[in-house]
Amino acid sequence: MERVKLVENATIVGALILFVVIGFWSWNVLNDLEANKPADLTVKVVARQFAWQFVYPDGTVSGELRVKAGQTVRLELNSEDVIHSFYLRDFGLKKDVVPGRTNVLYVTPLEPGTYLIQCAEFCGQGHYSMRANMVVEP
Ligand SMILES: [Cu+2]
Repeated sequence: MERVKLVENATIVGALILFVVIGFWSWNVLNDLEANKPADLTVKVVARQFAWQFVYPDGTVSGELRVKAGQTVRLELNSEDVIHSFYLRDFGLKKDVVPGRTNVLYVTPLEPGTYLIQCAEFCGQGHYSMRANMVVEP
């Protein structure tokens, strides 16, 4: 009986330690993602059923996100209708795009190429077609 109690207590203490370690690590990662950072370029991202629109600081509007490799880009996400989700799969980045709210996401692409941007929140019948490209120039 003593041995069973010991195993039971060790399991509870072990689970608590694991919970605290994973919680602390997750908190640090989340804090880093959410923190304001200096950016080389700020792009306003407008989501609507069923397209993405990118507005650059000079007022240029495009259906494609064009950045330079090594640049830290600040994306200010806004929705004109329903909740969408900006998903850059190759970078492991996803952020909800909520009407009436500006959510911010930072990305620093290092490798030139074309990366897919998708909506990751079901937003209506054309949800599947809500895609765009992020073109990273050398
Ligand atoms: Cu959508």
